[in-house]
Amino acid sequence: MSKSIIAWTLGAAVLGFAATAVQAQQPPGPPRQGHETTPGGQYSPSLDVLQGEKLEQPGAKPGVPTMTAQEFEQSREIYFQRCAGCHGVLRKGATGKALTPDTTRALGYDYLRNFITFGSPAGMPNWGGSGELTEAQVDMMARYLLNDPPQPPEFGMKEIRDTWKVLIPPAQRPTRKMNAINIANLFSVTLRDTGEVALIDGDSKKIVTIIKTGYAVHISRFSASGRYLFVIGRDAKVDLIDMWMEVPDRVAEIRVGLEARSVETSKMKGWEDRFAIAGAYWPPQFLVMNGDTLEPLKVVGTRGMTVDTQEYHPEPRVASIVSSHYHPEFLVTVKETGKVMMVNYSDLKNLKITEIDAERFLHDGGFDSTGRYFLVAANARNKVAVIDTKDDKLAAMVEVDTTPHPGRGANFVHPKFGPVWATSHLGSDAVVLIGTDPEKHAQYAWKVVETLQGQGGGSLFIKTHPKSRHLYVDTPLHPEPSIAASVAVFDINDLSKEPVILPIGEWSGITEGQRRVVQPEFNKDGNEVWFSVWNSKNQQSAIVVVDDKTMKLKAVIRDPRLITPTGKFNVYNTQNDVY
Ligand code: DHE
Repeated sequence: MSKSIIAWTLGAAVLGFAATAVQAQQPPGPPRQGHETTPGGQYSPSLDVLQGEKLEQPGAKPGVPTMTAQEFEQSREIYFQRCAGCHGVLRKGATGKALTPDTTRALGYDYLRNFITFGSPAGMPNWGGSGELTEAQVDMMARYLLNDPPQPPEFGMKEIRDTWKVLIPPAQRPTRKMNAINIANLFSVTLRDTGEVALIDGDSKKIVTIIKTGYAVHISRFSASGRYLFVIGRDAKVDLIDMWMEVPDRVAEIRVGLEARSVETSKMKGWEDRFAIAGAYWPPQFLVMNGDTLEPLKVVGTRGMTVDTQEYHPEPRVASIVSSHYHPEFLVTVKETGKVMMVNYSDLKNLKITEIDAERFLHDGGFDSTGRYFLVAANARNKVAVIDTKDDKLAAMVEVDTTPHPGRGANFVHPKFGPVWATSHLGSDAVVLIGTDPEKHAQYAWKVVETLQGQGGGSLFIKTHPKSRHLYVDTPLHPEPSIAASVAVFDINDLSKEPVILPIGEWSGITEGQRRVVQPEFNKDGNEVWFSVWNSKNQQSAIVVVDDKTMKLKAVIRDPRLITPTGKFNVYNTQNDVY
């Protein structure tokens, strides 16, 4: 099995290097100009909401290069957009090194300028060499790093409460479903760059409505009953949408912080639709809310010690959140400390949180087919942590390949190894299958039982359905356009067969742009799979629907309103954790 680490040889980066006017001397160590920036390296959080916040410029320090107010503004924008994802908002380090003034001043201006120009084989992009930053911007960033970092504001209960609006109180909402939509087969589709979701009828493939939500919407989740849709934007705005209205629309909104990615609702029996939770990147915190009004109830900080070196981390972001089916608990994964916080919502006054030490850099994950085990990728550590939600403990830590990125993963019954959960990777072509049945297949449980070879790295999502015999693997961040525009399909009954490659981008009929094909999602019945053809904002995008059995094109949804579609969330599958 080839495990080739994918070369993210951005032609432009290499050419840009040759053409650049930057003449800075290279720092000591291995030659820089030849290094490649991996898809994993490219896929780092961009804190572009914080970029827009007004922050106070720290005062000048003797011996430290000064910056004009305009330079400071430009530098912090660049910093939050491109650097904070790895080096942290406060520059105290995350997947990248700490860039606090004590360190940067010891390294000095020339070293910083060279490093920003050339990058490093360890993952720092060659910003100057690639031409992404001009020589003047590199100079400015080196000076910015020598100055004290500005501190973004906190966002506590008062600020949260000030943003909370109930647009239609529960008493004024419908008491029964007022529309003829087959809600169970509806899809909530993220329109990333317009800050909207499109609700698309899975049966007719028609857009039911488009709803304005938060900035650069990240995900949608449905309440346990399927009535309420929760959407979160990168600006940490949660919108609550009532699917029973004649035309589904927003009934409440709130901001849970300044930057966020995750939202979930209570699914434990007896607690359905009672609570919602959203996790923030900044400030590092999560908020438990009332499930039908979004009334903020309890905000909890995630700052604390890392699981390995047990050092304080000042800004551990909340990554994925899922809802336990065994206890009234949310599983909140905390990226930089590597903890999974099992937050018991049965008594918010006497809050009980079981902290599980998993692994640093937790990101995305999903349940096994039984709903008992939560498998979550520690992507920068090439591991998958398995959390037992019944016994509330770490069941296993599984070594996988370079930068796993499962989305919620894919569950199926392997002909030889029994139930498995699969993840693909950003940094390699490996599609790793992990045994998930400690009872009947104990010898395979929490082991990598097979590794399939996909089209390449740059994969973000993988999907199957209990009724399907196919495993779909996307590769939207692969540098080769034809691979980014297609998906690999494995036959679950015979995994030794080469995957079939579906040219989804071509099928969309769109001829312009990058046509990144992203995030397979099944319909309710499990006989159709939907793909986003994600183009840039000013170009055409589409959704392509494939017949799962025949793997033939079934429909193309094209509409000028479908701008930058990314995630698609089928109501029934999302509500019931079917994947
Ligand atoms: Fe996502 C899930 C964070 C980039 C589309 N993304 C998630 C989750 C997290 C996360 C923590 C899990 C949420 C959960 O389950 O509770 N994503 C981040 C980032 O930090 C990152 C790397 C960079 C950033 O600044 O946001 C990032 N994500 C992207 C993209 O570039 C994608 C493709 C388009 C976009 O919106 O920017 C993207 N992320 C998605 C989607 C999901 C997701 C579609 C949900 C998948 C699912 O099937 O559940």
